[in-house]
Amino acid sequence: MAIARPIRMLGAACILLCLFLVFQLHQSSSEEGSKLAHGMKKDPLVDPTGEPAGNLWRADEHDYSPDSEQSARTNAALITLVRNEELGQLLSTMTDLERTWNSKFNYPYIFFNDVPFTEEFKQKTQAMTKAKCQYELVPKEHWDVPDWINMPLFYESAKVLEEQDIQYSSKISYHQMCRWNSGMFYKHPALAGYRYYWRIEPNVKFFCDVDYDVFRYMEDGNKTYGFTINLYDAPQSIPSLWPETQRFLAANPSYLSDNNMWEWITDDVARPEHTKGANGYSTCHFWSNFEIGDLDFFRGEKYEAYFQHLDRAGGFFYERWGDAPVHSLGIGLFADAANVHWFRDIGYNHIPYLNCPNSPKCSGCKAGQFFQGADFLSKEDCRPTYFKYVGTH
Ligand SMILES: Nc1nc2c(ncn2[C@@H]2O[C@H](COP(=O)(O)OP(=O)(O)O)[C@@H](O)[C@H]2O)c(=O)[nH]1
Ligand SMILES: [Mg+2]
Repeated sequence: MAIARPIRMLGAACILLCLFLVFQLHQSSSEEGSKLAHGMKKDPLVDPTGEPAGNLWRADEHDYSPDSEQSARTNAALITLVRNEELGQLLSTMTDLERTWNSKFNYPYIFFNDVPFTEEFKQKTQAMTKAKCQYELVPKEHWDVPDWINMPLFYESAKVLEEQDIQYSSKISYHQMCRWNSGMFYKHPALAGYRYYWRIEPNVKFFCDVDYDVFRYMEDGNKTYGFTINLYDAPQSIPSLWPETQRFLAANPSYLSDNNMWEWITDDVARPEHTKGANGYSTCHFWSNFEIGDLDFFRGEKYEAYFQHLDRAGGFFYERWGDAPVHSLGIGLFADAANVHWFRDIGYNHIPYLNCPNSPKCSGCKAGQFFQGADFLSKEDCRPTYFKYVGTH
């Protein structure tokens, strides 16, 4: 039976309208990740982003071949603490990092684990790269819960944290991992001869071609620490971290750097309830699943004494102190802020946050997008506070 022309037209109009609505919905959900936090007028990542200034070392001008005795590589390694079960996710990370950077520079990988790596893990990771891979066991004395920790108190505290929705509070290995990343990784004998490290994790993404030696950039510019993402933490996971830090500072006032990040650390304007919950600490931190750092800083007297103080205080177990706020307070208080670098040009994602610059060298993310998922995640962006007090360098 033939359908009258006006009905056909109406049907077509309805289909077009539906398509238009679907398109609008898609647009608004993909823009979701670009909502700006804390009154930031414009995300600097929306502006065209190039390489940092200075003399950069490139693979076509220097010898970066994997087995060269005289290679231009500096004293640096890619490092990760990882479980055998995360092999698939780690291969995904390595695929991205090799594609965007390391296939040009061939820096070695050092994999750390609290249990031995399987043969499959070793074979499949080595097959991803021309660079050397090394597989290291974490010494028992670096991983075990220290003997001054009262285990019944740990279980009690974990229950309280769980009631406050703090993820992984009852998982003792998570606490051990945070402690190892805070104060043990740089003591591992495999890193003794190295100066710089770049930490990677399973299942992270790299979006942009990086065509210079980032470790040489750190060394030539005397950089202590490099980051991509700046976030708020959950105050309930670190209520006594700042009070303990202040106790340490009172005993060691000369450790405080002249050019420190005090205002970023103690800001109580952007998110006052966070600063209050963390007893004076804004909770702003460098997200340490990505970090490029100078091991000499961490091995140095100030940071090591700070870690020892925190470790004795017990908060890695009775609370859920993460290595990210601990590194950040160490860097923010004891390093020179001029030597901390925002790698804005390294496109990066660890679920659910991103660093996504506007550059023809990038693909797979939207310039300026900070998060993927529900809108409330935009609140966790601490970059406006960091840019305000420390800068965008
Ligand atoms: N070998 C080992 N690695 C761990 C353990 N727990 C966490 N990790 C690693 O530590 C890093 C951080 O852990 P992850 O689960 O990603 O924590 P999240 O990013 O805070 O959710 C990752 O590289 C993990 O592979 C553990 O018990 N053993
Ligand atoms: Mg992770």
